Amino acid sequence: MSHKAGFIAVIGRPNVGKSTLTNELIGQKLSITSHRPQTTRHRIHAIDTTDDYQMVFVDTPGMHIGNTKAINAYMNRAASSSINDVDIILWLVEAGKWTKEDARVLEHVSKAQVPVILCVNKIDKLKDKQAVLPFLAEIGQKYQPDDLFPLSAFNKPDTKTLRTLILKYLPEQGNIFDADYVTDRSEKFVVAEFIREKLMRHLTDELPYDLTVEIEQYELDGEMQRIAARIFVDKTSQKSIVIGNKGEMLKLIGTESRQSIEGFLQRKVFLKLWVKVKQGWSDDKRSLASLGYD
Ligand SMILES: Nc1nc2c(ncn2[C@@H]2O[C@H](COP(=O)(O)OP(=O)(O)OP(=O)(O)O)[C@@H](O)[C@H]2O)c(=O)[nH]1
Ligand SMILES: [Mg+2]
Repeated sequence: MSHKAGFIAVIGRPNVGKSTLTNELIGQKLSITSHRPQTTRHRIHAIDTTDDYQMVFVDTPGMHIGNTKAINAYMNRAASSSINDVDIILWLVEAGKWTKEDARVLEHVSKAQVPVILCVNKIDKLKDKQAVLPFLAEIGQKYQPDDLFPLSAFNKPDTKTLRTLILKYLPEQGNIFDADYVTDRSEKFVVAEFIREKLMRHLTDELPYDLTVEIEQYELDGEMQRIAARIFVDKTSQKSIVIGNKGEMLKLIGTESRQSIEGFLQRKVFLKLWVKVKQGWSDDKRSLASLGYD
């Protein structure tokens, strides 16, 4: 077989499992995931290279409607622009759940000039597996993709079959990136995201949407990576919630973040977290740009 390589955009509404599937497809935790919609905020490349192919997955924020802050516009733009300049689109929907946001994604997908594989994810959640059939038929009435693939992102045989399917559409060409490249993002970016993941997972209500993370110190000290990160919140009242009773919440976030950062960097990590109020950051273009949203 000749060598194949290309870009594969992973798109869909929030919470359908795009980042989970991206991580499973490359066999490494790179993109953050949580049970909450709008977890991913930035486009990120996740690269899988073998002797035969290089697949560059482009994980994207969930396309959404209803929120009109500058950060939501940024996220929607990052997602919709990813449809251009790729070789294949993986469009994810959730089995049995078609929403207005899926319809919005469909508007974008139907303009695409490249093969589209429609992945119907989370089939493990269906009590009766046959129940996916009417859902597939319903979607088939709205859109005819090049391939329709029901799966569970956590199921290894499913992701293996999906990889084979992707390979079918991948163009013949040499590697786009060096073979040892895993992402286009810096270590610092991934580290900040891993911290934000723990915040997304542990904090409730609107708070996870009102915060962002910035790395202030990133230094190698012998074998140890020294990291200081600042968590920006929107309001003073949110600062005490992130810190928690006797600092317990921040301690928990710190411990879990450090463990997953150590797994990613494969070295010991010393992590220090701070919380700072920066009012209105998520609806202010200048603040957004200074915090890496540009
Ligand atoms: N049961 C089940 N849960 C899944 C599956 N795939 C993903 N999930 C869960 O769905 C939730 C959302 O997953 P994410 O990967 O963060 O979803 P996303 O599409 O990247 O979401 P945004 O970044 O917010 O757009 C998480 O709790 C995942 O564990 C699946 O196949 N089955
Ligand atoms: Mg995501």
